Amino acid sequence: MSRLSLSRRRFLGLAAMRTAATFGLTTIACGSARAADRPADGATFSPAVVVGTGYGAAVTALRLGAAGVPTLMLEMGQLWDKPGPDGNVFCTMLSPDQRSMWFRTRTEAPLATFLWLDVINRDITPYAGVLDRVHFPNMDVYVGRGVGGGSLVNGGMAVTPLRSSFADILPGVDADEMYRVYFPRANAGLGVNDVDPAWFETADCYRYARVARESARVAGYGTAFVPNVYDFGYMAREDAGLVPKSALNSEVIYGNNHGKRSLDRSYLPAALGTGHITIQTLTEVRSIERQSGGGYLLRARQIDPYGSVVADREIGCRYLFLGAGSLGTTELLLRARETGALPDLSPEIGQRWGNNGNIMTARANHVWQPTGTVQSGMPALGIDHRADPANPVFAEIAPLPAGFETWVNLYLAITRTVERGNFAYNPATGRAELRWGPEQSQPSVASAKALFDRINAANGTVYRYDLFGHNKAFADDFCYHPLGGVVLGRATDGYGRVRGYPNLYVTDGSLIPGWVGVNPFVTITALAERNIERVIAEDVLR
Ligand code: FAE
Repeated sequence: MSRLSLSRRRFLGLAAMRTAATFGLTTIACGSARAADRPADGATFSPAVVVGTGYGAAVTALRLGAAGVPTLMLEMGQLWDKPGPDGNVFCTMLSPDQRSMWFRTRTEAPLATFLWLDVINRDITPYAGVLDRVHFPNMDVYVGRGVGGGSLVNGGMAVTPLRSSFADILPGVDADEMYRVYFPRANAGLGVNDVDPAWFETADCYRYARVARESARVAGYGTAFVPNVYDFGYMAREDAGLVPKSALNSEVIYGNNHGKRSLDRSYLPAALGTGHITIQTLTEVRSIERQSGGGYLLRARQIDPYGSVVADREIGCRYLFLGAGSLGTTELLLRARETGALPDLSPEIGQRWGNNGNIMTARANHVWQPTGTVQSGMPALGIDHRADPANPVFAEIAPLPAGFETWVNLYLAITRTVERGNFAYNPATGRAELRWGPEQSQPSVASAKALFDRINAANGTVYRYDLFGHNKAFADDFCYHPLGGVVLGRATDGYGRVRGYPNLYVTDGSLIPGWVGVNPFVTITALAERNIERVIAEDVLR
């Protein structure tokens, strides 16, 4: 694909999204695209179906579309491209409304309280909002809902893992090829960029990161800049007051109105622009079964943004790609196996799930170390202690964009952990339930504590106990990085082909066995690029 044609495709795709948003359409396609036909029996047929629109799904759709394969993407969330009554597509973290969360009556932000006061969460109307917090005993999981999946709500940190970590977790994948071909391809497709170090040193919005860097230095720890998909050039213009603010307006977990190259600004418009992709929004796939003549039949439910059922649909396809994320894909396959719809699925489905060792913590700095009243929502620096074989930790310096001075440093520590959970199917609810014991988070807490105890001791500072609820200094009961459940080379072959079922593929974070040591979306994207190239060549175009 030439550079020119890629940008033209992206332009066409963005126009298609804008049109769909303007007219409130739940079907998004470019011009003549017709991924799905509706034969006389009422069921829809599409040669290929991709479930979800997150990282793995978006890569898969782009490559299928570029190969000329008509493809239907089914996404349970909505398209986020239409301004609300306040003129913005997304709400801010400081005044969340119904757009913030997926069918909740009250927001459920990662920080529960401030100074033990219930001032962070708000009552909201149940609505198809952009962030979901999926509850399991001892471990909640944050995920994005909408066209673009997690890319809509995440911190944009785009980190290629250490080669040693990658080779360790996926020894069956050719690491040479990944680092030569697919990681660079993923970084280019995602639009990853680096902060200008000179600007970083002077920008008020990164004072919090510089303060945290100094505290780490005093304790003998180094830091590293973290690449991001947020346009740092745009952020500098925000800082200069030249453009509308987003990262500098407390926007992250409920979406960014500007500046961020989320998937609905990168891979997905490029996919739509091939003219072979259709995205159907507010449509949740509920079951998968085999069709007698080969291929798969999906049953899906379409809702309106307030949750009323619009239609139940049946969709047939020849090739089925699951990109519903670690939770979504695992649940679809577990349900299919346990209800007997796909009885020969591997016992490995639902196994080897992990939280990427996620632990949040916060420190109180001294009064002479203010962290700033305006903090960029996009982290740009991490304490890089990955080289320590005994206790490797990569701790992102996260913002606490309260809009007033807090003297707090907040961190997301990614610790190394071998703890894994698994999913069990509950026939009464039809849901996949995560089994994760509270003790399974404790090795990660111990790792994070070792690092931050040393920082506190060296600086004469203390933990904050007022932020995560239950007087906890370490948030060990939720995560942002769910990984695993349908692990590559175990539940699938080495390219994501689901064992036992031809033309059924997994393409998302469920392929990664529970840990990758850094924020995962670059790895998910690169792996999807690798796998779909092989699948198109060997299965689809053969
Ligand atoms: P994902 O992006 O989760 O997409 C799955 C999609 O499938 C979603 O749009 C779902 O709505 C949809 N879906 C699920 N079930 C169904 C169904 N049955 N029918 C139809 N649609 C369905 O999957 N990672 C980083 O690398 N850097 C960061 O800075 C970072 N920060 C994060 C911050 C937050 C608040 C969160 C929640 C996550 C963060 N992550 C970050 C994690 C990252 O977003 C996540 O690993 C990827 O989004 C996972 O990509 P997948 O393709 O697996």
